[in-house]
Amino acid sequence: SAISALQAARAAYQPKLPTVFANGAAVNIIEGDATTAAADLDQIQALFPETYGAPKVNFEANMNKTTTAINVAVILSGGQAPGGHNVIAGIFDGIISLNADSKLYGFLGGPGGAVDNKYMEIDSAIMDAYRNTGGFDIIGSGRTKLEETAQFDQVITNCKALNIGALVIIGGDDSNTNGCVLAEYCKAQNSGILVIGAPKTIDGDLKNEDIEASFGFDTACKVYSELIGNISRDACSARKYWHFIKVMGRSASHIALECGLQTRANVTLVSEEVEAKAMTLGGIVADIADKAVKRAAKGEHFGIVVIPEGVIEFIPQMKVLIAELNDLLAHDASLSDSLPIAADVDQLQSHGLSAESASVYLSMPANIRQQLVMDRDPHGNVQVSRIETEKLIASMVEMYMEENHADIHFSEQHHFFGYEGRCAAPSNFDADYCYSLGYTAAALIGAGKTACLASVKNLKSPASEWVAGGIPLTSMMNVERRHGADKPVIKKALVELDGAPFKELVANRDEWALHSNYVFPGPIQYFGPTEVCDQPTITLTLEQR
Ligand code: FBP
Repeated sequence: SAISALQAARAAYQPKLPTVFANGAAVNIIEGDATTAAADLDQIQALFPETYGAPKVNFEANMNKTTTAINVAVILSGGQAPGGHNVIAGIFDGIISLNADSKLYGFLGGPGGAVDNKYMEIDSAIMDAYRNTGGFDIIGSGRTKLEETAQFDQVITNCKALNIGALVIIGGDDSNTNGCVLAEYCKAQNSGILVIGAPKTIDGDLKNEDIEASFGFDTACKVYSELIGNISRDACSARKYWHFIKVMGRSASHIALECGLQTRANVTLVSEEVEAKAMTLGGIVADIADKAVKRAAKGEHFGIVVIPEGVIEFIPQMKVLIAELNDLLAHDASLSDSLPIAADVDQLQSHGLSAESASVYLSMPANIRQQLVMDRDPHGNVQVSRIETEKLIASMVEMYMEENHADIHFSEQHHFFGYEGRCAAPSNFDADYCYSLGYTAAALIGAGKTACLASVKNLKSPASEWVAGGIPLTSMMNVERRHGADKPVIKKALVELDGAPFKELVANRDEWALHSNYVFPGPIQYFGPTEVCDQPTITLTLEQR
């Protein structure tokens, strides 16, 4: 089918790799010290007797190593993130470099495909059509959870039928948690099937000392920042609108923070700060209005507010309300019809809400009341992308201005940037990083490793200096309370309020609020000078400084 001129040029791009892979993915393994867990060591050890405590590994080039052919299957799990196709390309090229007879299969439509035995073989013609492209459409993705023993047995049966010796799960914290449980089971059953993970999510919250970034974050933030920059230019041209821009990132505010730093928006909300300071919705609104008043005094009746999509869950009163709604809806789904139309606090209480949550719920506009009771995702998360927080905050600020500063012109526009960033053609950074992650997964498989997340470090340096290795998944786990039960999970990385990126915002935000010091990042560039095309995010640069 027809492809654009850029697609054609991009198809020829050869992603960069760490030097250790100069002769392919057949490498020697260097083992580090044994690992433990992020917390709750005894519980994690008891739950993962087969895989707990394995060492982190690095690689050393080996030109003479020979490896037998291996069949590998790949699964894309959860939300799209730019670069997923390059992870698959890295695995493909990596296992072929191990042995030219190796084969790559893709399970279709996410983890569910591995259970239902829906798959395809990815040959070189198919692979070539997807190199350096955005999206997950090569095999599709899904949010089915792999967690039941019956599902694991089915996956093992399906893999054995295709003689698959290793499975690569490209996913976020939840999917890799489940990947680790599967790896443990495969080992306990002596199935001979290895399970390796690759750190995916635009949200940027799968990160720790060994995983410097999840892939897709770089590209998504660059796309949103381009758009925010364009809107800022429009705002200071038209000089009449305040723009309220919600950006994706279900829980952590890494995306909002990065976009705020890239564009120097007037206000950047950070959910983690909202929670730490126990801010109320009213307080957030009054604070934005205060900035609008100050800017209006300078004749600037415009501004840019960046809102993380998850903020609603971090406002303490809303958090309690959402937790109560989650509980009620889990027991009686029909409440999603009756709650939004309840007439008063008494009625809401009779449905099971506490008095306080009932009055918070009632104070919300009708559309938000409706959105708060929509279906949860399979992991039990509220679908924050579908709650129009940007509208809610914009209209509350507008109301506040009318009530308190009727003499000041204030007019709002609102936007949501989410899906438009998730499937963009990967930036050079993500194209290279993803390809390297895939190659790393192949090297780990070649070395017989399981229950590891592919890790590529030293990302602030040129790709040739990146350091590839494998990190035991159990070393990232702790025990958390989920749906009323204690579960081992990979610890989610939220924005750290004492971390360098947030401190950079704090150091500048008063000035950015008052003045219109916008920076216009412009569209992602794929060809041209290094400083234009290959810059990592500000978050990564500050964190690795
Ligand atoms: P993952 O954590 O699976 O990578 O998904 C991230 C995300 O893009 C969030 O930013 C967003 O809240 C959510 O997916 C949207 O989910 P859906 O695609 O199901 O609407």
